[in-house]
Amino acid sequence: MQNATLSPTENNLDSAGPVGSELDLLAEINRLRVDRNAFILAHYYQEPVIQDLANVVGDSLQLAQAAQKANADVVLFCGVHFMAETAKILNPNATVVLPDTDAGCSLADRCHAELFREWLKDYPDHVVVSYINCSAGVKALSDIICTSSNVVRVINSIPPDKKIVFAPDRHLGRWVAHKTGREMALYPGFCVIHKQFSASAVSQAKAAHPQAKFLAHPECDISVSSLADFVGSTASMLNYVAKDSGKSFIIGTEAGILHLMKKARPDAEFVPVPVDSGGNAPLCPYMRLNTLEKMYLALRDLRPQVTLDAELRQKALVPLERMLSLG
Ligand code: CIZ
Repeated sequence: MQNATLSPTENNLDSAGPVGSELDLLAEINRLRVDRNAFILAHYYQEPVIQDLANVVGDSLQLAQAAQKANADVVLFCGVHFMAETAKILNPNATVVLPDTDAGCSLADRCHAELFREWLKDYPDHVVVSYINCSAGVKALSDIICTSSNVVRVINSIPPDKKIVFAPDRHLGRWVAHKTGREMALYPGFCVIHKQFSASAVSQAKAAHPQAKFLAHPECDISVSSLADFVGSTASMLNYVAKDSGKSFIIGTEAGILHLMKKARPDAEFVPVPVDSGGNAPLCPYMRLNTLEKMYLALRDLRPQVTLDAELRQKALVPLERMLSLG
């Protein structure tokens, strides 16, 4: 993980040792969240038990908005590092804890701020649009941030005569370029989870479920998203299945989203696109590092904490606020 903006922290399990099996973790987390005046945020890609515990479950945009508004002393962020860091940028007075500091992101971790600064030298006079899946250092070099939920709105907010660079997800960039008709230079990053989906796995799933609609995330390769009935962020996929009359859906994103899809549509069937010959569903290894045990320890010990240099925070805040002001 690119941790230039992390204070020297360590994962609690390394130092505190495992928690006794007699402990009722759910009860302890519920006790500590009150004692600590803590607000629990969970991404759609967390395991169901964690989603069910959270005050707010959402995508990066929803969680950034919730973090900004959270009237709490502590924000326990069950997601990955760049999300917790974004929460700290938006709510600097809260103590932000992430259950596992190794919860990184392939997009953020492969786009180091120094490399990005060098890369941008080839694109003077371009508006720099960065996907929220990046470090504070990269945000600080950007003009505006976007998420997969608002990327079209963000690009459409840029005057047509301006040139654009888009980082770090080239697939999302290619998709939004096509959708908006804007040309843009793309940073060559990708998400390791969405990269695993193949057009042949989707075609096989479609053959096995001929009535199903296929929903793809725009982080997928175009050969996959071009097969979809709908392409959009996790929040928009959730909205789509809640409103659609279909009874069967093939889902092209991390399988954590199925938890709320099933709650929204108990009458429907949801089929994750398998990512291997064993038919396994896609699970993000970073997101899945968070556990009840680590949540309990993070609330008990208030670490690992996300801390940020004040100047860097201020610079990273500007493009985030530009995004949030678009609504
Ligand atoms: O923006 C996010 O939270 C991610 C990683 C995916 C999505 O579409 O919600």
